[in-house]
Amino acid sequence: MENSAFIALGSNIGNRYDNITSAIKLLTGNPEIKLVNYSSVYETDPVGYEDQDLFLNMVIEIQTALSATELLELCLETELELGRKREIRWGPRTIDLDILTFNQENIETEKLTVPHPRMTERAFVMVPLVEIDPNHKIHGLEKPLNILLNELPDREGVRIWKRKNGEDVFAPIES
Ligand code: PH2
Ligand code: MG
Ligand code: MG
Repeated sequence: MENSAFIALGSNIGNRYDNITSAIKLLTGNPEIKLVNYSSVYETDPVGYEDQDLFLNMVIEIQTALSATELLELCLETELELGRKREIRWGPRTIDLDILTFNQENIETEKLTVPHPRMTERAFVMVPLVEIDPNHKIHGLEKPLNILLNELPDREGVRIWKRKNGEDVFAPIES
């Protein structure tokens, strides 16, 4: 399991929490993936295309023996398995799995750009990511994640929905 990655999860159709937890189960059910850490779940105002329902968003950290391309394939398969249909760009989705980082690599292929090109501008990604690893530095960027988050204007669009270490046991992810 030599590779380390952060993955962002988002859902705003159907049972959002079920969609997110099912995706984590499917991903980490793969013997080549180990769940290292996960954030709380946040409810977030839609960004980009605003005429749609609120999202649930969170971030997980994994270790994996898969390559970045294999991990992307697995994410896309998992999205399909959970009933995702490709429609409007930035529109409603049952489940969205975005690879944010892969080791310290810069990857630029037809299908995959890592680090995720818009990640540091999006509070719905940065808030859960900073919760997990505030001092992390994205390859090529000078400032750590917590400083970048403090500079973001739209943090109030991201509200805690299910706290990681609260009274609710986050059972679906612990198995
Ligand atoms: N995903 C998008 C577009 N807009 N807004 C929120 N709040 N959360 C998302 O996950 C999201 C979005 C495209 O992937
Ligand atoms: Mg996305
Ligand atoms: Mg996506």
